[in-house]
Amino acid sequence: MFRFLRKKRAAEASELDPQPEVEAAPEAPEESAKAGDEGDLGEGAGLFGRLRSGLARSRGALGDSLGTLLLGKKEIDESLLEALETQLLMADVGLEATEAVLERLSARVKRRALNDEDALLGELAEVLSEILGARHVPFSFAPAEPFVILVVGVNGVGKTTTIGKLAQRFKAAGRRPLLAAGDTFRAAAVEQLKQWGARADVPVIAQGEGADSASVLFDAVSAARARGADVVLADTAGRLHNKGHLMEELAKVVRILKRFDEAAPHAVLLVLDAGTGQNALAQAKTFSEVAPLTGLVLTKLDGTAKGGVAFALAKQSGLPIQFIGVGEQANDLRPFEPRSFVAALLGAEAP
Ligand SMILES: Nc1nc2c(ncn2[C@@H]2O[C@H](COP(=O)(O)OP(=O)(O)OP(=O)(O)O)[C@@H](O)[C@H]2O)c(=O)[nH]1
Ligand SMILES: [Mg+2]
Repeated sequence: MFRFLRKKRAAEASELDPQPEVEAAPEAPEESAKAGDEGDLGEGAGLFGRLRSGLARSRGALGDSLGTLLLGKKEIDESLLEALETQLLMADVGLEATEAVLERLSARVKRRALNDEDALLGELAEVLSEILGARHVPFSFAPAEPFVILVVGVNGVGKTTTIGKLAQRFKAAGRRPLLAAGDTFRAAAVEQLKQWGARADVPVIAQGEGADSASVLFDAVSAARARGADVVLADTAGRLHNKGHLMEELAKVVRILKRFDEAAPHAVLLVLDAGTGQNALAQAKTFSEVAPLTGLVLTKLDGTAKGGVAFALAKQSGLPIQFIGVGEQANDLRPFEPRSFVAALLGAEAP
């Protein structure tokens, strides 16, 4: 049953039962502590709790309000559709994805006889998962020596942090990552990457501030080959002067990488801060004009109520969301799974 409905029912029952079984409102931190201690970057049951707590604010803005709208409903009428539309738009789902949700939900509900609100919420969960899953492609490695991942995005979105977390994740999975400090624009950037390198116990290739980013990547790929590293995670600057400059710089980086391997970069991940809401869509559009993007990373979901933007991105960007960030620890960067995301957002059980 949906957590939201269970809470409501428990609250309703509280007058009869002096100790109702209400789930703790601030989401269970004990699960997350355990998952972190084990250094287990796989997908365990405790990690769903972590996802759920990471999405608490977005659940407040979207999941719970949808639940309230559907409370006591078995079917959908015009006024419910209008209320749903308003709610979805307010939660950063965006116009296209909102329309798709309403159309599909109406179509599904017409075909079935539903018994209660839980069934209706279940249908909504299906529709939301379909929208996130339609073009979903999980991140995967292809054979390459080394597999080069270029990480791009505007400043402050979480590129360097994402690289650090991915390095730990990949290392735990038995790979041999190497980090490339391609953000040469900012003095502290190299130091920050070195700290992540030390934490993950992986080598970091860097040159001085103001060095040529393409030259750092050239060094990094050479070093990876020499040392048998099989993944290069390349940081890039988010703070270039303008789009033209950014385009030139990324084009040069890509050109250099292709000297080693025509297929490189094998992945280009655009990092987006979920807190920027609809602006994330504009960033996806701009960056897809300057770099051959292969996937999205949606960070800082834990700090925002705008998690609904995942639906807008899935529907409109043409790129798959491959990782999401729901906190500061390595475990908090997770492969994106549409069904788990929707379940956590709606307060349902793990799928
Ligand atoms: N709560 C939370 N914080 C995050 C997440 N991802 C990144 N951050 C924080 O966001 C801040 C910026 O992260 P960085 O990794 O430095 O961002 P960046 O894109 O490399 O920034 P520049 O190098 O300035 O372009 C840091 O304080 C991170 O700890 C996340 O998923 N959740
Ligand atoms: Mg950075």
